[in-house]
Amino acid sequence: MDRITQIQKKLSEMQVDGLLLTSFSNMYYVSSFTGTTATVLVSKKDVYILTDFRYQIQVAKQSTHCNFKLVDDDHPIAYWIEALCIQDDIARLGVEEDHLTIGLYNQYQNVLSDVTLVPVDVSKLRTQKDATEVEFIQKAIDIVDETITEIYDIIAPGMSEKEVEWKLLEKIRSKGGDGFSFSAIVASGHRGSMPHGVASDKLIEESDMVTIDFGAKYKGYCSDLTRTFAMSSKVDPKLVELYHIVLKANEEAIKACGPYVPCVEVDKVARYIISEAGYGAYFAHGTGHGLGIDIHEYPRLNQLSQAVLLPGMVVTVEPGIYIEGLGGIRIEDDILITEDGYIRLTKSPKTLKYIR
Ligand SMILES: [Mn+2]
Repeated sequence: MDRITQIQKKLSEMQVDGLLLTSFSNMYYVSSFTGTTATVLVSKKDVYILTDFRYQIQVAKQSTHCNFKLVDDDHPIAYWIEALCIQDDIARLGVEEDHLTIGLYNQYQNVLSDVTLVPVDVSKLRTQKDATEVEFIQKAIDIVDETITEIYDIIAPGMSEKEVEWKLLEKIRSKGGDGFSFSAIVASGHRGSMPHGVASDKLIEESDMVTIDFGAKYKGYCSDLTRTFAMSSKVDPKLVELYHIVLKANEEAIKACGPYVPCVEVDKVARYIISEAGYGAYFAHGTGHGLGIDIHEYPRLNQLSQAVLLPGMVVTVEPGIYIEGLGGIRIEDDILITEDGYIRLTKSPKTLKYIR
């Protein structure tokens, strides 16, 4: 079943007659349009893309399956929404509750006399990836797998974290990636204790453990990979000990993945291993998250998650331990849930790497 048919089937579940998609991710998912400004309307009968003159040629090429409506001064977006709601019998129009601004909501609602705008949760629209999506995610992953291997060959004491970040980006681009899927984390030495320590001017030292958490974008899809490695055998033995605890948590949590497994169970496996080792308080984030057009998507793999893993979901498994003043360890893989288990899409080795 194609994506639009799937959304149309969910309309009655959402108790709406149509859906207005305004976020880039959902707009791109439905229309394949990669420009920055467009609005998509899905009715029970059809799908429309509303954008202006600047994107007319691009839309004609990328969104051949959508009806194009030209937005201009005489026909603003609200005009088209009203016209299409009348044409396709939409009395209740769903809007993205996590995206549409209050300003636009009020503006549209003022124009739409016979239509009620209904804020709906669309976070689950894109959770189960189709073959094309998995192919794009795998390509984004292959790019970072190759990149991290090449970084091991060039990273050296005296380089700054920002220099490493620049090399990461250069390699992603040279391998056909569109860029980073988020601001890369390069956290060396004591900075490793900051789970989201984006690259700084700090110089990398011979005695540092280094955590690199980065991803590439390929055709709009994200990858997300974390490896922590030692610059030399001069690293603090305590961090080596922590590495093996985190590695076990990562591997066992991955083994717990599979179709219809509650996300909270996967989190529990990782958390139990780290807590048993005495570091539970130093692992204060979730074990993972869904991955796709957005770097963080439904579901969350944490202690509060109500979600269940389903075939086609791509999720990360990324336990860590962070100790202020000492440093930190995180190991992250991307996992595809299948009908009968899972596939680890990230292939980078996980035995502790010593640069020299
Ligand atoms: Mn992640």
